Amino acid sequence: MYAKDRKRAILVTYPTKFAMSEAVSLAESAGYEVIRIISQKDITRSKFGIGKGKAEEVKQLVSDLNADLIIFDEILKPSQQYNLARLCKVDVVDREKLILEIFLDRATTNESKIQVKLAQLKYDIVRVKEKTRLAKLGEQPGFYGLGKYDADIRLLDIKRRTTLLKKKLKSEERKRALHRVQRLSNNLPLIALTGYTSAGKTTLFNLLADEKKVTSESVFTTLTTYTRSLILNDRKVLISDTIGFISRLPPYMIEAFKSTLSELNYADVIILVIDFSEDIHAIGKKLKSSLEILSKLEIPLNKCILVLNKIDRVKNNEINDKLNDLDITKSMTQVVSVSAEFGYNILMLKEMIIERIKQT
Ligand SMILES: Nc1nc2c(ncn2[C@@H]2O[C@H](COP(=O)(O)OP(=O)(O)O)[C@@H](O)[C@H]2O)c(=O)[nH]1
Ligand SMILES: [Mg+2]
Repeated sequence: MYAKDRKRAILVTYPTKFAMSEAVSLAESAGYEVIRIISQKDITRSKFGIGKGKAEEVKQLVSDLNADLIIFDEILKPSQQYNLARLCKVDVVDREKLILEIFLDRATTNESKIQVKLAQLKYDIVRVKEKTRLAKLGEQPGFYGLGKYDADIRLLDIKRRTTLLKKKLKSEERKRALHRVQRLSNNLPLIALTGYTSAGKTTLFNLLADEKKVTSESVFTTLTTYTRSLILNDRKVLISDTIGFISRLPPYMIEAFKSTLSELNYADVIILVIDFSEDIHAIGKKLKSSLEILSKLEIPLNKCILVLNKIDRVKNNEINDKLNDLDITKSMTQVVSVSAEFGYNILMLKEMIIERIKQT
């Protein structure tokens, strides 16, 4: 939905509902349009990530569908990425790169921008080292068109930039307290949506932000792509669609992720969205790690409203069973089940938000 020249991608992922839905949401968050999904049980094979036959199939699809790129939902070695790109003659964006692109797009503070750049340099360094290794072996002459000398210089450059960014980071961390005061001084209550990728945050964001759309520009302004203002019960509030939690996050990206997510600290109300149509085991696991992330960010749970989304896909008797099994009310007092897609129970959610704002 966010305007960008949407590049058309063929997505390679695992054949589970969760993997597919998460990968599509990630791809969309990064601004791509998924035009075809190829699923394979094993996408960690040595040469292309997928088997040779499958790779040929992808190549054919790229040309038949005139795709702009391949999104590969796994961490690829530089050589695998290169092999697949060379075979199919389009760019290959692997899971790591995809997440970095989302982070880059979402980082708003200086601090989070630096954290994302540091993660990016880590991603680059592995690739430069691989180029050096291959150049030394002379295995693939002309590989990336990079000689050992060039690679050494790039490596030094990356190390120099990393040191510089780490210094900058220190000074930004000191400024952080200041920022917070500034942000609060604009005085509008801020509602932040969070939760795992593909839980339905953006669907809910659009529903909430668009519904009370008034024409007066001064009242209803688009602040950034991900933050809008809306009128709730005669009161102007801000609503923000945050980056969201990502499963299988490479450890070196955790700092960048936490930093990008720290906008949650400025929120008056946090809406934690859970896909309630998933199986109980998956819901339990995600709820638990969501609460852990919120607690690491030192966000008080009484600021949070738990939204159980996609209720249109859950049978009535199942709802109660799931609620009982999870024992949700132990950790969260404000819980509401909704369907963002069909607008079910949104009024109830709005009332809960209004109540919560009154207390701030
Ligand atoms: N059935 C159903 N699907 C939903 C609902 N809300 C969102 N979805 C779908 O779930 C997918 C992920 O939604 P999205 O808003 O992009 O999730 P995000 O990654 O959390 O922003 C999309 O295909 C939505 O159409 C809902 O209430 N019911
Ligand atoms: Mg989204």
